[in-house]
Amino acid sequence: MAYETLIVEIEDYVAVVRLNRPDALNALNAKLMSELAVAMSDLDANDKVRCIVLTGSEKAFAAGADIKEMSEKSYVEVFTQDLFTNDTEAMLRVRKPIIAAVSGYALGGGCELAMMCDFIICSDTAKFGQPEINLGVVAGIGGTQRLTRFVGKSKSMDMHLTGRFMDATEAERSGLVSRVVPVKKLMEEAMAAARKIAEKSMLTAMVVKESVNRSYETTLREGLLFERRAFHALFATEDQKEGMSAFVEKRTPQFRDR
Ligand code: DAK
Repeated sequence: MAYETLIVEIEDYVAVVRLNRPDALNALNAKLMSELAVAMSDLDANDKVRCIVLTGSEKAFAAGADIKEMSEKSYVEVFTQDLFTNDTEAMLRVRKPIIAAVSGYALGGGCELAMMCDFIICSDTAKFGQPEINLGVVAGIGGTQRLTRFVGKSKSMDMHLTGRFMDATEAERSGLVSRVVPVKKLMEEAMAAARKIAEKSMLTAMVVKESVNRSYETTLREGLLFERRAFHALFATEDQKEGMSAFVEKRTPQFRDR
């Protein structure tokens, strides 16, 4: 399917979704958000896709929600339209792993979108921020909640209250990103990680994703029970038999997602 604001490519069971509004630093307008929701749902249902990489341009992953589009809206409009709710929930419904490959600006909604992915690999030029306070608003698609869980209360308050940007080194040190790589190697590294994930059992990868995400949703005791039951349940799969037999027989496992 062709999109106006996205470029989607699939190769070796990895889908790359590139935000593509270069003139606006990939600002998230209604069109982009609705296309992203459709693209993500389609890729989740596509048998030729086992991992998704979400990225932008070298200058900007996304510079936030489209301020020009938002600026004229009234309270009644944003409330009744429930701005972006359905589209962001579509992102969260994706069961396959999603890696955010971030270069340049990831600000406001852009930072929030990266945090909705399963992990973030960024370039050494990345800049993260929640500068909504400069516009007289607060983050609206998870920034105050997710950034706080990634980096802790003190740094999250600092970012949201001052509106300052965090560079790649600080982002890695604070636990916001999993790795920092040279800007020219960003896609190579993200694709290598995605291909590695694509080789695993898709079934198991989905269970891993659900289990880790569970840690954000529940108490430690309930989370541990969820994980243990998930571990037990995987013994009902052919992939568990194959993975363990392959180890014992000193060969590479051939997973069949069963
Ligand atoms: N929206 C619209 N256009 C943007 C934009 C944005 N967020 N960011 C950049 N652009 C546009 C610029 O207007 C400019 O367009 P022209 O003037 O050329 O037409 C073009 O992109 C290039 O930008 P600059 O000329 O400004 O480029 P610089 O390199 O000088 O500066 C910058 C880059 C990223 C530092 C600067 O553009 C900037 O500060 N941008 C705004 C960053 C920002 O404040 N982001 C947060 C936006 S608020 C919610 C859902 C979502 C949200 C809230 C609620 N609900 C569902 C409840 C999210 C809110 C936000 O994200």
